[in-house]
Amino acid sequence: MTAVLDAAGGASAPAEVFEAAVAADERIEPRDWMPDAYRATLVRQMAQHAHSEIIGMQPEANWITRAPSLRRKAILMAKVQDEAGHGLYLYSAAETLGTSREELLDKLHAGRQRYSSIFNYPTLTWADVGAIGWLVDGAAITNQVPLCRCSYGPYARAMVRICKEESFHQRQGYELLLALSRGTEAQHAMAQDAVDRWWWPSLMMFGPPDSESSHSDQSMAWKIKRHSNDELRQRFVDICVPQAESLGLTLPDPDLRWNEQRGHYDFGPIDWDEFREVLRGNGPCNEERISQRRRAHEEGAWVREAAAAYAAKHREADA
Ligand code: FAQ
Repeated sequence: MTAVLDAAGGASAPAEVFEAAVAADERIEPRDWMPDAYRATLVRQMAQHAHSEIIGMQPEANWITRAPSLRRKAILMAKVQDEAGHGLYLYSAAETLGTSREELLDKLHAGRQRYSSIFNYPTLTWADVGAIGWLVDGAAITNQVPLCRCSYGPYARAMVRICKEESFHQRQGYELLLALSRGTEAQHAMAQDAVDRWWWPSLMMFGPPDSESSHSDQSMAWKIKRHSNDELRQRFVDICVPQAESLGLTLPDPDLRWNEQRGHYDFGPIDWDEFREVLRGNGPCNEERISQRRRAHEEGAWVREAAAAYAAKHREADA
């Protein structure tokens, strides 16, 4: 962000410099002045995003030992490792706002910060790995490509790399579903069943409807978000319909049809009661996901201690 001079050639108040930088589409960097609410909004969104990446490892990791071939296993392991990496980029980016990773993880474990609703659904069959790649990663990309232009520099830069990797994830899911769809009758039915179960929760990933989205207006004014929840949801539906046709699968929505006037697909009503229940902690896997996360954190304590001891030893040696 560059300094702004007022008419008399003096430096402007920090708030004005910030507003001018946002208006000019410049990036806000960690050392720049920013409103407390801007910082808090970023911490909330980036923490929720980071938590989603690491909790999101669980549903797919469930299938690593049961992947049907070495090739599929290698792909799935690489994907799940990528999600861990995304969590790390995002926790690091959040640290530039003055929070620590420990603090954010403590809040997640105490239920004081959220992670995406989508990861509270179970992965019942191998086809779910394909449906997650195609739909969940597809929704993630639709939501996250605009975040590469987020006004906060470290978040925007982290998203560039994340989106490249998500693109590979989406393609592997599509390719997996295509193989099943073109396979035996039972394999086709398994792929269809997975898509039937993941479609509606994927649409909920974009957040509540615009009329109920508490943060959107301010986040869009600050150019953290570039599009509203409903705009991105519509973009995702429009992308998925032709892809489903190419896959030879159907989307479980009888109201889905092209609207010539709007130039978009119309779709049926989303069950927002279900979304609210999942956010309240009552989804099919909320309990399992968070207790597994807490357990993993406790079991990893010795790794963190060893890393800290190793770093301290090297600091002493370098002093
Ligand atoms: N789940 O006012 P808005 C991935 C909450 S990463 C849970 O509209 P906002 C990769 C929201 O926090 C997926 N909570 O909020 C992967 C707020 O709560 P509060 C995660 C939700 O922030 C793939 C309240 O509702 N992606 O999938 C959800 O302006 C495969 C009101 O909502 C990101 O986090 C939800 N779906 O817009 C990994 C992307 N939606 O504070 C592994 C970055 C809303 O009032 C495997 N985040 N809430 O208590 C965003 O773009 C935004 O935060 C939105 C929500 C669009 C998610």
